Amino acid sequence: MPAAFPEIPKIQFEGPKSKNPLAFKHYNAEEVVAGRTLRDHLRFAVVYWHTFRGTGSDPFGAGTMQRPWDDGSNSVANAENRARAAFEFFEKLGAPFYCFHDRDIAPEGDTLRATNRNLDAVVRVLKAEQQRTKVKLLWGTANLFSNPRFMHGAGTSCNADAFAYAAAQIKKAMEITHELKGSGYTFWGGREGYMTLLNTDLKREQDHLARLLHLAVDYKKRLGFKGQFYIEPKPKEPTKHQYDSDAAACLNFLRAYDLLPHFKLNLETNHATLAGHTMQHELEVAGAAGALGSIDANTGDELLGWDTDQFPTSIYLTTYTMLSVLKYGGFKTGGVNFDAKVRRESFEPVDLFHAHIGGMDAFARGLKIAVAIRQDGRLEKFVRQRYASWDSGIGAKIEKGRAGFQELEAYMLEKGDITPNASGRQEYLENLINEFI
Ligand code: XUL
Ligand code: CO
Repeated sequence: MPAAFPEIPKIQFEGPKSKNPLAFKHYNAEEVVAGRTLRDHLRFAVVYWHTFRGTGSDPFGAGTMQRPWDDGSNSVANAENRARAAFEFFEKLGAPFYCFHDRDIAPEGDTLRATNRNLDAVVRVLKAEQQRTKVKLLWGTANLFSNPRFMHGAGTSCNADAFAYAAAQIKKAMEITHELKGSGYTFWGGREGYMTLLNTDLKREQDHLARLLHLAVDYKKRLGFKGQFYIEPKPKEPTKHQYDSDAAACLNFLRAYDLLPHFKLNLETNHATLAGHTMQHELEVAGAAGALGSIDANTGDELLGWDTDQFPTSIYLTTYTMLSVLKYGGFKTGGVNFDAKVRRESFEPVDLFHAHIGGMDAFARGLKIAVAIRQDGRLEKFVRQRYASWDSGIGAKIEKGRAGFQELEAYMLEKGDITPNASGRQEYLENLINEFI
């Protein structure tokens, strides 16, 4: 197969003064900050779905993307060529990881058996390409939302056969993820929710979803797959309401069904904003529960109410994201996965490079700024001191569970009232962040 991106060289780090659009200005993979290379801190991944299957179609018009390596057919041979093009892209970009849904990489056949055979054929190419390039699989997943058989959901379908099909599909997707030595496996409940409660038994659907995840946990042990399981929250789209609506809802669901020890969260920026939260909020909710696993790095348009999946370029967003990621110990199995797509109007192959280079540079800057803020220490010290009243006296007694209502009443009757002890200093802290941006 001829090169997919013949005009594009391997992308190099040229530093902040470079005007070359096909060079990194801030992402120097080998640079070490806070004891780790940028490559190991950020663990960038390219998604197969938007980058190699996205056509640019929208509800108002057909696809626009020019992808000369793709003949547009549903053949296995085309899927194999596409895999080679994808690895040429990962290699030229210097992305250490990629992610896929089963149906991104290989076409469905007439039967489940034929579909699985198609998958096996393409997985052979992926495996060879992984060996050739040393690019690794960050996580795999099963697409349980595109095919009409999942119109009512997969694990939460009213049709028990749809549940059985989903189980078979997840089993196979876990097997190929394991074979490709994936660091993780993600569950995004594409249609696990409802369009109207008038036709929905919410309790029964949630019980079924938990059952499906327990079956996956059981099979993971049988398979010997050691990768991390993730759940990816999203509140709506395609459904009106999805059960995994945000980090807090996911954590509650996982706890209620004894699944929390087996899962971490894969948080996506645009899903956070659809849920009415900031990404920072979602990261802190997950981090506080010890369940911060990985991120789908993108951004939404603040003026549009849907999942626009744009590439992240805001330095504030990447700074706040990396501040939380570092606070909770950095990525272990997870990474920064660009679940983002170029705009319909950005139809040339080179736009894929501009998009990813921009995202990687924005995250490199966010990481370096976050490291500098942490090394400076004023932000952390401020937060610690804000809670100083809990470190001794009555605060320490309450925290240790040594003060009941009677004692607290006696304490307050004696003291009379509280005196405000500290300003929140939001403006001072916002200025402090700007010192580093
Ligand atoms: C959909 C979405 C998915 C998941 C994987 O909004 O983010 O692509 O990341 O299924
Ligand atoms: Co995602």
